[in-house]
Amino acid sequence: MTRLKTEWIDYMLEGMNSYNENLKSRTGFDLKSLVMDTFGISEQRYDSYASKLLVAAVPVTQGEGIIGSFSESVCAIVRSMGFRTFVPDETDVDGLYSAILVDADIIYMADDTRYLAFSRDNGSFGENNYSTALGFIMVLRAMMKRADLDISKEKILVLGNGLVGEEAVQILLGHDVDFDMYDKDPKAVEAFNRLETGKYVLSSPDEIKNYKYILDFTNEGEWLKDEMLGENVIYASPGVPLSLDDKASERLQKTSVYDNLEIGTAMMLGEILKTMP
Ligand code: 2YJ
Repeated sequence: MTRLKTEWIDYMLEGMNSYNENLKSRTGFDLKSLVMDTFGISEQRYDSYASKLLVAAVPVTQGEGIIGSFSESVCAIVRSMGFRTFVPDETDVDGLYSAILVDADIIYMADDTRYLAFSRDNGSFGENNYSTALGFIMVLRAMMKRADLDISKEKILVLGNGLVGEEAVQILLGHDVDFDMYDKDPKAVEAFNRLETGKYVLSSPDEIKNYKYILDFTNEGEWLKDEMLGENVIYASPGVPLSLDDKASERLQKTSVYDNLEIGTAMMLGEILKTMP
């Protein structure tokens, strides 16, 4: 699993307006409307949650410790969706206690293996691997829709059967979306084949060229060179770090979405909001 770095996320502290504008120009959705659309929450219902719920992000020192600006970036994302947010001065259990004392309704916390948000009001939660997979599937679907394409009628390529890719596979299978799989790691391919989905597994990265609609959950960085991609590709990836080389990311500028934390964090909130009356 990739550990986030401060320089990958600290632009969020000031940059969420332009992030949301950018996302909207490519998908038709900002983070708020993406959550409303995914979970079938009306704007009126959403705004009533945003006006009454306080969200805290508690820094966690366990393992490799605090990532500078991680909790603040989580708060910047959630604030850009209209919610009030709070980062306690304290960390870990003491920080959790501070969040409880100020009556935070929803609490975000991450250690090196798990990134969670949970509701103190009803016990519901959002988990980042699943939420990231769902979010990027929704983003690919939205970009395809703008090109007059229906995700359920086309073949998607999933790159990477790791922690997030695995969740995406389950979501795609559950919604009957057709896809093929590529992973360079034979162990990940083995794990995929054990599912007996009957889906095709690419035998070489040269075959990536044959696909137009790509969900990329790999985390190696800069391995996906421009010449490995076909024409008119629509591409969505939590890319931490980004797989595309400079030339590819330039070419796909208008038909790609990738981010380091935003969409997963937004969808975690949606998982909680959808359970609220
Ligand atoms: O509180 C902090 O500052 C740290 N304990 C945050 C740790 C963040 N966790 C990670 O970077 C993990 N690798 C999980 C990230 C999941 C993103 N998909």
